[in-house]
Amino acid sequence: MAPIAVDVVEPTVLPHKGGIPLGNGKVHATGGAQVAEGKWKEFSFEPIRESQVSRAMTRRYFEDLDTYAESDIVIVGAGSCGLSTAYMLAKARPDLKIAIIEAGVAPGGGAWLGGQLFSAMVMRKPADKFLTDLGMPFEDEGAYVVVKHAALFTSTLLSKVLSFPNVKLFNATSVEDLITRRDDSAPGGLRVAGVVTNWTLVSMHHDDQSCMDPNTINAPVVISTTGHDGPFGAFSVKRLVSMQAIEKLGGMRGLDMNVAEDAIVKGTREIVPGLICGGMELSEVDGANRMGPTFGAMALSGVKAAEEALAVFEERKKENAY
Ligand code: 48N
Repeated sequence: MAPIAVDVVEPTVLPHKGGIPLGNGKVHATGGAQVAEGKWKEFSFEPIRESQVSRAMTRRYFEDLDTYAESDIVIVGAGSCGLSTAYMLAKARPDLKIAIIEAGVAPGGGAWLGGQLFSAMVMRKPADKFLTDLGMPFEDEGAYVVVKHAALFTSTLLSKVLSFPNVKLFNATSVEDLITRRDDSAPGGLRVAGVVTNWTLVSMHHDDQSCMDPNTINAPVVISTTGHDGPFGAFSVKRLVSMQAIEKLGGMRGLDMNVAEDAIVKGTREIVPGLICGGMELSEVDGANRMGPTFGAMALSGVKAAEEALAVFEERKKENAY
């Protein structure tokens, strides 16, 4: 099936004043190409003092830490499910403060490649509707669609999420515990009321460096999408077991695409009061099958997680108990 065409923006062309030769006797001399107008010898950046760079970064980062110390929703893990959740939430509720905590320097989790390091990303319908919402070109193969490179999906989704003014991504930052409140009405006797964070490099060295206490973010709703079990995976559900808020993990089962994807999307839910679990982390709770190299369930689990989160958020805000 032919790929859906996307608009190619023709570069504007100005009379020759330097610029990028277009190969037809004309030059592309707007925007970046206009920088030197061919006179690279005279080119120079505006002057700066190093402290200006330092202050520009630190002032903004610490303002963000202050702003998001009280967040409305925290998403743990910026993989395909966490980013899809953030996209749906930020679009629906520009009034909410949404913090995304991502352990890696590079967000995106396992969605930079398809299966076995191949490039193409497969999504089964109806996940194509999410891609269309995102403005993502794909090849339509009938029951499924193919994005030509997984990195195109993830970078597009990431750029849209980061463009929302009510979203802040704290990457290279790990959630290393959960903030909880006693709640005798809850099955495990507790409710989640935020997250405990630290620089990931610090979290990795608690065994060989003492007294590196964490930071915190309060929030009535936490959405955990930390992926299936692995060095960093399934963090929140493993922590809920260790604090006896849930009895045990079901453990991810073998690969079965048709069973796995429906189970993950349908199972995305609040697993203890205040904590919603989605994406492959959920397979560890429910003992769901894995689906392997098809990503529609990650996107649509994000859609469902967003819906669940907004329902829980309204309830929590009413109780003001977090
Ligand atoms: O991509 P992942 O691992 O997780 P999901 O659920 O968004 O997407 C899963 C998907 O990539 C698959 O596994 C595919 C469909 N394959 C399935 C199969 O059968 O093999 O993203 C999780 C993110 C990562 O970026 C981690 O770095 C991050 O969560 N993370 C954390 N971030 C902050 N604090 C933590 N404690 C933490 N743990 C993990």
